[in-house]
Amino acid sequence: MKFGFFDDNEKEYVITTPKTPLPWINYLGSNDFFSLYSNTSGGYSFYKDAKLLRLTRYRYNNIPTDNGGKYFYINENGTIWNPGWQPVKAELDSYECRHGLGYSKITSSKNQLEASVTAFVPLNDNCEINQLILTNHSNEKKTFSLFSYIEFCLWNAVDDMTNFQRNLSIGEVEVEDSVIYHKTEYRERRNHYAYFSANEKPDGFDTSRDAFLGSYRGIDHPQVVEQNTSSNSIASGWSPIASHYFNLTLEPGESKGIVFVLGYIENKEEEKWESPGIINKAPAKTVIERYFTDEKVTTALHELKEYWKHLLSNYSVESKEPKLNRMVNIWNQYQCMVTFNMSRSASYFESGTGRGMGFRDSCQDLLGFVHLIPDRARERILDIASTQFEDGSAYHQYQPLTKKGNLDIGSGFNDDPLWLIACVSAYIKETGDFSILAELVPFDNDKTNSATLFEHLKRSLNYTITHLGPHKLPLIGRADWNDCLNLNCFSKEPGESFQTTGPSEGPIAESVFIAGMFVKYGKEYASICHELGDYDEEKRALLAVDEMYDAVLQSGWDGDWFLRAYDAASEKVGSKECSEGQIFIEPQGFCVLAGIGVKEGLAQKALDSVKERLDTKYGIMLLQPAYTKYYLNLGEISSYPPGYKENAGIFCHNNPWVSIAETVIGRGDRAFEIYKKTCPAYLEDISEIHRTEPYVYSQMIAGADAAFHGEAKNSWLTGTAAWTFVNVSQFILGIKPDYKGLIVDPCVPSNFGNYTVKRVFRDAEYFITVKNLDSVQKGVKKIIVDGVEIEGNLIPFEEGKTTYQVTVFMG
Ligand code: BGC
Ligand code: IFM
Repeated sequence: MKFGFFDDNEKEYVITTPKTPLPWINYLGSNDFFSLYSNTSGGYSFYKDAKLLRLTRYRYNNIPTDNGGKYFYINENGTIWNPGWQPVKAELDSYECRHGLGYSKITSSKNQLEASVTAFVPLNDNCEINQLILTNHSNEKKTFSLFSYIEFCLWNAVDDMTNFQRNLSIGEVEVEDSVIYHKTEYRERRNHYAYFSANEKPDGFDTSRDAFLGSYRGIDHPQVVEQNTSSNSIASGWSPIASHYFNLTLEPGESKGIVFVLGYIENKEEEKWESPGIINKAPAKTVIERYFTDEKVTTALHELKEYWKHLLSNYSVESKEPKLNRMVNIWNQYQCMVTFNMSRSASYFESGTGRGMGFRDSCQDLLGFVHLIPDRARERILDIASTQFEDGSAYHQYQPLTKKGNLDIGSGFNDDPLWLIACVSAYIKETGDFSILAELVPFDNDKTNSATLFEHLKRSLNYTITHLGPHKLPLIGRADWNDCLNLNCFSKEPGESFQTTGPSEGPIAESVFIAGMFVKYGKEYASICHELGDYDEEKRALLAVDEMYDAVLQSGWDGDWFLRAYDAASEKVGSKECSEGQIFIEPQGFCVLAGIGVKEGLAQKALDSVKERLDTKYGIMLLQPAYTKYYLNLGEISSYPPGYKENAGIFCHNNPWVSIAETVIGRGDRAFEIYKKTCPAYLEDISEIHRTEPYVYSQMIAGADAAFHGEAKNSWLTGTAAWTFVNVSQFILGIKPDYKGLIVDPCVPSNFGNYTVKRVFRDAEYFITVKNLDSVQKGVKKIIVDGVEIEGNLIPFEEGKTTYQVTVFMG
């Protein structure tokens, strides 16, 4: 069953009912100001950091979960409704929500009055615009009232939820003309405030939540709206809100637009303390002025759409698979931008108050983002590397506002360091910018203790080399990519959380997955050294890679697949010998994509075992058989009920690893089959089972052991976005950036037909036509560039050349 449809021309997903199985959301914002925006106009806003600078309130564990929005109430002769259906939930005569790239538009109507709200964050200002257009489609004059409504958060979202004894006395607002200023904290800080404005003088306002709602009422039937007039309340303490009230009349056929702006202002350092007790409203007024008319708003929205059109033109495909085209050309890249911006911080499943930016997460997100805005990728790499310690280990997470490592979580995830090599090499291949390696980057954010980024990479590599276990495989530490594989015997006391009370480093437990990573990214590191002409270092790295390769074959192969790990007692994990958890997905995907076992014929065996033991119609499960009880030697993984999350859920993130691995051994049919199984556009028709948004990936789909096999959770913020984009763009469609140019090496289903890719690479445009006349799955027999056949399959990048016409003949 579908709850909407794709409008590919407009690059929008159109939701046709507010009653989607779960809130289907969008993200507004490109740089610093962000909002979550659901199909019922729910969701909150923040500046830079969802925990520390939260602008509007969201109620956790609320029912319904979809809350905290920017709501508009319409009262026409006692009939009260919202354009986004919530919170009043009055039946609407029509409803449509269009989620586009960085904007959403909800249009609905009741009794021939149409309301359309377009919400977006403009490119260059720290604000969210809500443009409301009301149209009278009846033959009679309509008189009705309109109330806007947002509830302010007192900045730090955790404090806001907990420190009531203080918070209930600190709220302060100010109203001037049609602008409501939220000033809480200005006394001690004087450096920031929020505002909510309208471009027309209202007939009244409210700023006290209690006055607006009335006693014992919720936002589904506010007293002020019911009484059809505002109370002009000025909040003092308690809960500040911003509501404008308009009494409106529309002639038949008449339309009226009102522009609302929710903005954030941070006064410049030198402006602080200049005039105690008075906020400097000038910067807010300047922003409000920039969006003061419908025309100005239309122009700003147009700029946003053009921005996205430009970004997406960096990679686009035309094939005979429309669903693939729409995912590659629009939604997958869009999700890559959102995960780059958010890491795992703020979604309808990630609270925005817990994990900030993840070290491994952000490094991986970058793989799918770097071709969009390489400069931002560069900046991010330097931020991430600054949270690394001198020994090469790293803070697992850091706070986006302060960019400081998170002490509560600390370090000890032994895969983290190697992801830095992954993202740096992807950045250099994309841009050719080797200068990044010479940047001085602090350790642990201490500017007095810095080294070049290249030195950071070396320490990443050395961290693994110096942390090997009894089988010469990498020590796992607290966990590797699989956060829940806690092999260093961890017993959780009642009330403790797995998140913050991790097990410490152990001298024995080893990870075959990190070994696969080391082979892959050790080789990447060596190739960087090669490009730099540091052949000794290249040799040292390749030697270590060879030793790791051998260690995997020696001690990491279980007969039909790769082992997962050795636990703290050196017992096998992910082996035939185990009673549960005999085979895991991660080492099969990563070892093969790193090239391990290919020439020995083991790779194919491992991938066949994946198909035989882990595959389902909804994707490949993380492990089988699922753990049915808690194992102290395994940790959190066995704390989940079978079929969920890391305990045999279909973790979408590592499905593309297996798909890439299939391309490494040339099985394009299987690689694409795996691609399609978890790809949201291919799941649109079963939205009642899948339940999350059909335009973005979710972290997990419940596995075969779960009660609701096929049901997805944790949509949006997942490394799946980046890895599927890497898979489809570089391995299936086969256009891969490299140091000296673009490599073309497709691996497609035999019946895939011809296709074209447009790729912008280092400012040059490549128009690539792939002809598969022999219906093969892999293999390039000839490449013609601008009429001339080249040797091999690397199209060399030539400085100054702006277009490349390329024809590739598979065979
Ligand atoms: C996993 C969760 C786990 C958390 C805590 C996450 O990466 O997906 O299942 O609870 O890590 O370590
Ligand atoms: O690798 C992790 C990631 O960092 C956060 N989400 C879950 C993954 C698997 O545990």
